[in-house]
Amino acid sequence: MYTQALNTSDTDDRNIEDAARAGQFQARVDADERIEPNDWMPAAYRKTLTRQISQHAHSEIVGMLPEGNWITRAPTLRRKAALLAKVQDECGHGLYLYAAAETLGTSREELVDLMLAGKAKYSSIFNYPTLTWADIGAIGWLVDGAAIMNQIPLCRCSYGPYARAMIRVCKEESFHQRQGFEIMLTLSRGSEEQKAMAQSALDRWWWPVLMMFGPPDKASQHSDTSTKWKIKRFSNDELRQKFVDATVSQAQFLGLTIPDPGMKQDEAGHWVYSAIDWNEFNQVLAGNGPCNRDRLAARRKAHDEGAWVREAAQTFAEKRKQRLAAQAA
Ligand code: FAQ
Repeated sequence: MYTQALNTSDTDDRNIEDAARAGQFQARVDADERIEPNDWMPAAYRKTLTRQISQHAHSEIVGMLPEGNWITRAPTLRRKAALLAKVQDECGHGLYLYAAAETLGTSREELVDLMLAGKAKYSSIFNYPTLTWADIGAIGWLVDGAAIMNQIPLCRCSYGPYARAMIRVCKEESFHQRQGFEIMLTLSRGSEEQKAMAQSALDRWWWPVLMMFGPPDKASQHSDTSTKWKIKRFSNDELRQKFVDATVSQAQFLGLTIPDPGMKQDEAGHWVYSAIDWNEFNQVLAGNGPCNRDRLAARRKAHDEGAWVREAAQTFAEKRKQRLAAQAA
């Protein structure tokens, strides 16, 4: 044993050690233990989590834009207050998520810079326009509904800071979903014109919402490793199906028609939907969706206009540090 140790190179030693640690790590994941920031983790686990959590954070931040567009035009004071609170919640979700990503070793500044440079993804759904007030109802009902379906399992994700952030996020998303459904209910029980507006919003958001769950399982490049590491508990297609099954009866209750005339229930009770246009999804991911350029331009403008706040906060922090050091001396 001793001789064997002397005969191995430093690299061999590191490889043996890493393989042992990877085995212990996987055993902890398999036992449903939480991985915490200071624990050893494979570099690829750190990388894929940073990727997913930062994309999620960017989605929350860019996701404020389509709804923010309607804050000044909300039809009543009550609607305006609820929308304002919802958009502020989304900003808060972005901040928790950036903080969770930072525990993996990449700063929020670096992550934001990547997004502003167009090098990081955010959810495809936020590249679609909000043309009428009914779109605010459809976003709450469908987009938040899809987000909850995806995020509830993330509350049990193997990485502690992400899982804990998701618990509060899901509670708030649940309120968001209800306010959206209530907007749709009011419109669908209103005048013919209002009902038509609700139907048009459902028609425009349905397919992009199904795309939110990501590519079909056979094309999902990260699913296998993320499932092995219990970052993902369900596949993209499984969550998409759960969402469709839950949403059909809600649409029926609203008296609205899902824009998929071929849809029917199978023997197990699942709603079988028609083929999704993955070409559209890929185009949106490539930056060619209806609003990709506007969204990035809006975020860059907000970032530039917020520079003085960041500078003031940094100057204040430095002055405070100096004052505390002087007091301690
Ligand atoms: N849009 O191998 P997979 C919200 C990318 S929050 C853009 O299947 P994975 C709240 C994917 O990143 C909505 N890109 O990837 C709200 C990867 O690219 P990469 C956001 C997408 O990670 C509501 C590539 O395709 N939620 O809505 C999309 O295993 C209302 C291959 O895909 C989350 O981020 C897409 N739809 O599964 C705010 C939840 N789908 O990184 C405002 C957390 C896939 O190799 C208003 N994320 N891609 O360059 C996840 O659960 C997962 O990351 C998935 C994708 C399921 C999104």
